[in-house]
Amino acid sequence: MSVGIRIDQLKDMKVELLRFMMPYKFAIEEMMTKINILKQEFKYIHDYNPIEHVSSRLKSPESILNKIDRKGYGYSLESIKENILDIAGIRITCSYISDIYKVSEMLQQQKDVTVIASKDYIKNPKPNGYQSLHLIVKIPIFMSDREEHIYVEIQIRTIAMDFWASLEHKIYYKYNKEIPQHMKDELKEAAVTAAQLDRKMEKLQNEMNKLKESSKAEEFYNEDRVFLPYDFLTLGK
Ligand code: 0O2
Repeated sequence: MSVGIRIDQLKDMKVELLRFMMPYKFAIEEMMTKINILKQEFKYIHDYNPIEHVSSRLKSPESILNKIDRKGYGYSLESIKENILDIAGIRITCSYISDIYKVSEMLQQQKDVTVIASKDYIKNPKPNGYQSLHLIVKIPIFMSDREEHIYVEIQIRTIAMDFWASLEHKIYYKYNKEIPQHMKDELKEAAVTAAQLDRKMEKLQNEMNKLKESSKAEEFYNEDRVFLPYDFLTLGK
C-alpha cells in the first residue's frame, strides 16, 4: 500500500479499536437499562413519567481524535481512556426542571454508579444561553476476561432546553462556529424565553398535581377492586 501500512496492520488496528470501543457500547446499554427501569418504575408507582425521551451516541473515532488534538492530550489508548470522558454519551429529556434533578439524584444513588463530575448549566447557564445538567459517571463493565470502569457523559435537560441546544448546534456549524452577533443575541433571548416557559409549565403542573392529589384520595375510597396495569403483566411488550 502507498501509505506504508499493510492490510494486516490495518486489520490489527481495526480489532484494537473495536476492542477499545466495545466496553463503551456496553456502558451505554447498561445505563440505558438503568434509565428504562427508573422510567417504568415511576410510571407504575407514581402514574407519571419524568423521562420524555432518551438517546445515546458513541463518539466517532474522528471526533475523538479532533478532541485530543484540540486539548493536546496524548494519542495512546490509555490517554484517550483517561482524558476523553464523553466517548459514551446519553441524553435524557424531561418535561420539567424538577424532573431533571430527580432523575439525576436517582442515577447518582445507584451503588455501581460513581459520579466523577457534575456541571449544572441550569443554575449557571453558559454565556451563550446553553442550559443542561451534565454528569460524568463511571460504571463497571464485566467483560469475558476483565472488568473495566467506563466513563459515561449524561446530559439531562428539558424539552425546551433540548430544542434550543439542537438549533444552536445547527447554527454553530452552519456558520462554521462564527455566529453573527445579531443571531447570538437572538439565541440568548430565546434561551431566556425557554427558561421562562420551563418555569411557567412547572408552576402549572404543580397546581394540577395538587388538584389530582385531592381527587385521587376520593377515588381510592370509592374503588372496591385492585388491578395491575395491563402492560405490567405483558412485561411492557
Ligand atoms: P457532541 O457531539 O455533542 O459530543 P468539551 O467536551 O471538552 O468540549 P467540556 O467542558 O468538557 O467541553 O464539556 P461540557 O461543557 O460539559 O460540554 C460537552 C457537551 O455539552 C458538548 O459536546 C455538547 O453536546 C454540549 N454542549 C456544551 N455546550 C454547548 C453549547 O453551547 N451549545 C450546544 N448546543 N451544546 C453544548 P461536544 O463535544 O461539543 O459535541
